[in-house]
Amino acid sequence: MQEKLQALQTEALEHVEQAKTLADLQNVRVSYLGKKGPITEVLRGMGKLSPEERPVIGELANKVREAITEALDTKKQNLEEAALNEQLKSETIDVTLPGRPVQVGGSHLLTDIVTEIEDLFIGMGFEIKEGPEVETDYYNFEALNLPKDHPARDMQDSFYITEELLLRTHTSPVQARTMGEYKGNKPVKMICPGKVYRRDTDDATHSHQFTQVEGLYVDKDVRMSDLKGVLNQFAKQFFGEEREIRLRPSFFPFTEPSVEMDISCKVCHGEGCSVCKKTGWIEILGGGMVHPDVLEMAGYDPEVYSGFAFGMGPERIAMLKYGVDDIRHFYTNDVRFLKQYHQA
Ligand code: 2NM
Repeated sequence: MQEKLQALQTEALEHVEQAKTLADLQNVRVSYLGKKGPITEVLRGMGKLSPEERPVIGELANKVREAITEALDTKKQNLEEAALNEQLKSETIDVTLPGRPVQVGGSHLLTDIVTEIEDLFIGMGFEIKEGPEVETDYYNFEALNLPKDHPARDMQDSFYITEELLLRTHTSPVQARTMGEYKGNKPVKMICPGKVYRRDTDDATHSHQFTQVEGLYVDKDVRMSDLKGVLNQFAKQFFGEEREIRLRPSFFPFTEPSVEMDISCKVCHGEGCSVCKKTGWIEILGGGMVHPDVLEMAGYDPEVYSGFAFGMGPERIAMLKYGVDDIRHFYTNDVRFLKQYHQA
């Protein structure tokens, strides 16, 4: 009986050693220590033993059971540890691997140009003003000396919403509104950037929606020479110190006198080339002295106050500065185009 128990222990420990999984181990546990296992059988048969044998066999059977239990527990711990290590190994993240490249967005060329123009005028004491894109007939036309029969008010040229409402055709209504807000008794020094709309067929140089930046300075004793000084400062800062400006007479309904401003061509320095169409000069913007009727309608006494105004198209200015050949590039958002003007 003693030999049988010893053999049982040896055999059981061997099986424990051979177990490769927790399931294997559980089978070993059941087959040796279970209710129908050999150890239980021995202990159940104790009654048939002689009184001398009983304590000896009982003690040995218990020791064998303890040895097997201990081996099972140790092996179980080892298997669990191995399984955990295996799992950790398979789930390890290699933090040294290079990441997937992320496309970084950036501001639009047009946004950058408008911001740059804004900054230059802020530096000269102008404030930035914005207004509605859906505008009344009054502010878009009437208040700017464009009476009902004026050709610029043709239905063919503007996007009308009702008879009285339209998409603004310029940002000047923001200036008419601001003058009204200031009630004719304090200076106005502002620029208004924003989108404007005109019924036009889109091509390389025209768009039915484009951007404008208009400026206005109304105070006592504002003169044409002030306009020239401010625009000269702007042109030199924006395009380069070496650029010259010139003013030519022009016509706008809301200014009198009116001018157009050119800058000297940087390609030929005034000699004449294809960029400046052989004139040596490139048209940049229009402006003039605010028409007395416009001042009066806004509540400013034209005998006391005077002002200058001007307007420019940032798309055209960006096209000249960077050699963009088609205005539609600004709106079609081809990343290959936009990327060229943005250092991320
Ligand atoms: C231009 C040219 C000339 C202009 C006039 C006004 C206002 F509201 F003060 F009368 N704002 N902008 C103006 C004048 C705009 O753009 C080419």
